[in-house]
Amino acid sequence: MIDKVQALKEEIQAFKANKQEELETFRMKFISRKSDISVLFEGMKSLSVEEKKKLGPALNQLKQSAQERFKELIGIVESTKTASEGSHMDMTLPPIGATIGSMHPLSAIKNRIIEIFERIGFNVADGPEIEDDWHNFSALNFPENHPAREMQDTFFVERDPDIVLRTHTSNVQTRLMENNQPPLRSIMPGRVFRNEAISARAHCIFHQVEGIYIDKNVGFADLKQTIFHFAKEMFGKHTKIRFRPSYFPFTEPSAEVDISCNICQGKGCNICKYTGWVEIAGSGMVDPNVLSNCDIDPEEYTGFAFGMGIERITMLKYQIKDLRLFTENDVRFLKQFRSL
Ligand code: 2NL
Repeated sequence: MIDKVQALKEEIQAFKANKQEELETFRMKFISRKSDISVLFEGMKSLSVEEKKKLGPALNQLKQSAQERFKELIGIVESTKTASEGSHMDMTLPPIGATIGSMHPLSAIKNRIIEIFERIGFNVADGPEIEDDWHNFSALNFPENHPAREMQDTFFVERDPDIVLRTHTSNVQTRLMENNQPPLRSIMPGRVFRNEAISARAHCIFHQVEGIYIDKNVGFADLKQTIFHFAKEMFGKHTKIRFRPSYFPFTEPSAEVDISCNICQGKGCNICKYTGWVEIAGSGMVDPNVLSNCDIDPEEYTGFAFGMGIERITMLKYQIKDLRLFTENDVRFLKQFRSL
């Protein structure tokens, strides 16, 4: 028996534990009621008094050393645990990889629109979001009492009726025409502001791209070909377009542009309300009044212009049904555009 005690003593000293499970193994083997040591104590009962006197102290010592070693091992396991579980910083751990964000779908579509028009000779122009009445309305042939100027549509800055948040990016065109003579071929992407209640279909801040092409002998056919090219590049080569007569103060004639529904290929679905067509833009020939307001001679030059909502193009392209998703920044929505 004394040999057994010696063997256990050595085993206890040599025992190593790094994990909780190893601690449990130690406890079962040396501490618990069913441990090897308890078995030895049990065996004492059948020994003579003489033998008991010899073995008793040795066994008690063994039990004590087991308990001391157990405490030591707990300390070791605890210290490795706190380091790896993060309550203390472990400088040896490899870093967590940086999570890479994704392109916002509106930015991706804006960039795609720019790319399409740049390749056919348009450049990108920029201008102020806070604008005076002249560049946002008057130069664009808006009559003095046109409803678009009214309070419910336009945000005025500091209650000054002359300073507005631009309601379209056409203010960039008026500035461009004032400062440059044709030929002009530019597109103007940017934020615009209208005093509207936020819903699935409307927002008070949204994004537009407008375009203008002014030169000698520019005609409606040039507008049609340019829009047709854009529609095919954006929505696929089988896309058809149609023009519907419309009215804008700044163009004459004016037309709204529809494309064949890219969801059902024109067969009819709930996106196109079973018409086979969806609207993508407004357009027209620049009104001669607008040209002369901006110091361009309408006898010498003509031009076309168009405007489209980036939200609308993006919604059609990705079948997004609610405008509010663009601004809520819900990662479950944004993550779907990781490949852009
Ligand atoms: C729409 C309509 C349009 C224009 C914008 C424009 C600008 C100048 C002169 C003439 Cl400076 N036209 N822009 C022309 C036609 C339509 O936008 O529904 N946009 C979402």
